[in-house]
Amino acid sequence: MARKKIALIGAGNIGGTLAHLAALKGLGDIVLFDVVEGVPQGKALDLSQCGPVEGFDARITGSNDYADIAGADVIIVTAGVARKPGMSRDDLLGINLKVMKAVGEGIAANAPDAFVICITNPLDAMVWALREFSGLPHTKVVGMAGVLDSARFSHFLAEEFQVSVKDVNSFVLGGHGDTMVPVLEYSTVSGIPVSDLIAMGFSTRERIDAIVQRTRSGGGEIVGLLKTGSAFYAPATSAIAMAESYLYDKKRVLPAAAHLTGQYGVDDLYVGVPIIIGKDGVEKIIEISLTDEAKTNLAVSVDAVKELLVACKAIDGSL
Ligand code: TXD
Repeated sequence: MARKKIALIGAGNIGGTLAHLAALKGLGDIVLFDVVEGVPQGKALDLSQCGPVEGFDARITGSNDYADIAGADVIIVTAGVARKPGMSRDDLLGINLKVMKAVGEGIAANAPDAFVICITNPLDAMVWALREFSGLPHTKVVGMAGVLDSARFSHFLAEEFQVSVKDVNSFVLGGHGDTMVPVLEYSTVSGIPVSDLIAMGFSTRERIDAIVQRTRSGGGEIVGLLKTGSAFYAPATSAIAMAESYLYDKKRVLPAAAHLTGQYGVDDLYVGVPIIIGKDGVEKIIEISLTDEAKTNLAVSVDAVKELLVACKAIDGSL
């Protein structure tokens, strides 16, 4: 069986971390692509030199030419600019929309059969635009945010309950912005609902509310600390989990930005919902029942995504 090919569009902080993880996990050969000359080549060389120490033999190459992503099985897109302190994710819209156009056309011309995971912010609008520009089937283009947001939520909950993070399962739905919706009803510790843990004295509703808020601004907290960019280790890990579910047909149930066609009362938008990822890409969108409060919060989040799409369409008339 031929080796799988993983193409990473954007060789910045997340792109480099993705390449490292993909090599360590033996996902396949790796192409790092960037518009900046030298950076993808330099990172590819550096990463290749991990091989003798770690014992991996993935071929890692850097490129500034889309032709080199030809035939990729999985493409993970981080190309664009990241947030600096004081910037919202939406401030990135105009710049990153142009980048999505170039990337979408590059994918369409060279790797139209790939499973594409978009990470670039503002996520829900960029994954929608990337799908439009690439023309790939909606089932083959997804956005990564929910796995990361849920990981942040789980981390904070594990700290609060003082339990292993392995036993915490949490869910964040909606757009990847300040209106994201951490869903407490589906968040558990080994199946024990958070509300039961509160009743047992593990925490209080007020403290959990504060954790929900901290999760919502989890990306901004890291931007504020780093000052020169945004989070990259956990975003990369999260996208790799999605790639593995596709490559190994794991059929994992993961929250991700998927194209909705009526589910949750939403049509023709990408919004974070639970999906099943397998060999066919997005194999199923799971429609969970939500409390009235969660429904209201989701509607606010969906409206925020809609506004971004209006802005995208105003910037690029072809959308
Ligand atoms: O949950 C999530 N989805 C996110 C998203 C979590 C964290 C960060 N998130 C977003 O990912 C962030 O707001 C950015 O939009 C992307 C990438 O973040 P990263 O930290 O990797 O940004 P870098 O280090 O600035 O890298 C971006 C690279 C850089 O090397 C540029 O030269 C390159 O993108 N770039 C391009 N590559 C290819 N093609 C084009 N046109 C291009 N323009 C810039």
